[in-house]
Amino acid sequence: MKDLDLSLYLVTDRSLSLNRPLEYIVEEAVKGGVTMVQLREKTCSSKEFYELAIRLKNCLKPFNIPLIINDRLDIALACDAEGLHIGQGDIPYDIARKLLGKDKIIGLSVENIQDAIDANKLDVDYIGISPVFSTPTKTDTAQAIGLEGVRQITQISKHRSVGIGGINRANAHDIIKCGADGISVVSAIMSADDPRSAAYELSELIECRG
Ligand code: TZP
Ligand code: MG
Repeated sequence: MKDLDLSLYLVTDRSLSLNRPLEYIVEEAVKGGVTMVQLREKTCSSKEFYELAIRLKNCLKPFNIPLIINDRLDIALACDAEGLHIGQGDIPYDIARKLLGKDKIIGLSVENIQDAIDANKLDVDYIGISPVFSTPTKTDTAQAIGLEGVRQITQISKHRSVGIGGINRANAHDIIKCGADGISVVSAIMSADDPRSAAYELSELIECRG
């Protein structure tokens, strides 16, 4: 098992960054306690995606925080990212693993119990339980699974997990109480006036595991 700290996983979306540079938000978020970062940008060209990935990789290197690329196996390979996150409709896990090798991190979104059962047959490094709550950040999602869904999935899954979708200060602790190893957020940090404090507050809530 890889030595991953999934506790506070930031997923990027520049459209929510209030015109601030992505590196600024990511660096502040990491200083506040973010433990993993996923580059997820749906509206840029491959060239721009690649350049962003390289910039983020350089920015995260001094902090020893892994950069995970959403969807794009080619970009993950090209920038030698620490990992790739795939959804149910993305490139199959086996192909991604074959091309990335055993040392890279591969995360998989699961949207229901059956996905989680199927994921137990794969050597993914973590699952993202998605979406926990419905969210304006991503509207083309499966039906929200709710806290009870998170509880059921963490019970049957052999993998470590993060919840994603509509997670904020008010519900972060609930996700951990349902057995997840961490939370994954977009707007709670990307759109925060002070991304460092937002990350710090979330990380405090996650640490209170009782
Ligand atoms: N996958 C499932 S929900 C979601 C993604 C990328 C967006 C989560 O955004 P937010 O702002 O944390 O609710
Ligand atoms: Mg995807």
